[in-house]
Amino acid sequence: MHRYVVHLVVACALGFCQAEPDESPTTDEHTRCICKPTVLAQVTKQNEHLTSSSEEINQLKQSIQSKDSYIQELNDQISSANEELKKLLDPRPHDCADVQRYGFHYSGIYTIYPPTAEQGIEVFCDLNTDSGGWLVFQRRQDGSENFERTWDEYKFGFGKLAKEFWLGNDNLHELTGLRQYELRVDLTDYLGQRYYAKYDTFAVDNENNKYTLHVGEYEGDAGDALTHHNNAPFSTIDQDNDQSRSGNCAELYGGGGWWWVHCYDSNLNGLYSNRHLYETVVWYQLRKNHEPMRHVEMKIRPKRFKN
Ligand SMILES: [Ca+2]
Repeated sequence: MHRYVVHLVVACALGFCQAEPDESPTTDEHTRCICKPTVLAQVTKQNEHLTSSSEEINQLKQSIQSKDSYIQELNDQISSANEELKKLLDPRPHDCADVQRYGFHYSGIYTIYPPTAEQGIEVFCDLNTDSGGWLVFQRRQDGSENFERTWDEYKFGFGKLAKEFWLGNDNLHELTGLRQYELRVDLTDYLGQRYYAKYDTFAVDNENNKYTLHVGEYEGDAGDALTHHNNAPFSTIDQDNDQSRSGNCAELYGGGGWWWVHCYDSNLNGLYSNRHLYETVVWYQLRKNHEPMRHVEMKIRPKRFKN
């Protein structure tokens, strides 16, 4: 009997039963606890409600987790957009067109900061020819520099910006990968006559693709001596990527690195000499007798450049 009472008290405390006043004066207990079917039904209902709430909570948790990862994704996108914006708002010039836009008008040596070269690189800007904005990447003028060089020397560049030089194939690739560039070749013969050839697009592949040349439509008065070399890989005295089976064009024609084919229409890194030789600085479509050029510059600027 005592055990039954304890059970009743516990059941009442937990709410499974309902306590009612004891109407019988003969019993010792002042109250009794009566379990009613409606109470049990309520308990069952509450249990079901709890189960369904717990499922809802789990679903909410999952939904929060998926929203968290979406927020993370958005944050990543915002960070990368900020990086892009930072680059766009970077007040430092990316090339010679920027130098000119920033108000410089004198051709000469400037430091530019393409996104791939945080420390900046020195380049020669031609801000006068044909409305300016040109970044000069090659010059021949007096034979002061040796252009018979290895693959690595053409890769990193050599010479003096104020005199004769090659800016370097890595730089050419990185610059022409940023924007769409056009190319201009300025040629002066030994009589002082000036000629030019322009190509409406110019790009150089990376080293894995042998710095392959890509040029667009020709325009000018020098003749088109570069379309022949379009889509040709670069070759040097120590790396023969040309189509000549009889030898290495670079070795055969003056030692310069070039987009040799089989072998050339132009040889602007050839031997510097005023003699009419196959090995010299030749733009064949201008002078088909292999008359060399006295002064040569190769330069690029963004396509549709407006001063
Ligand atoms: Ca060959």
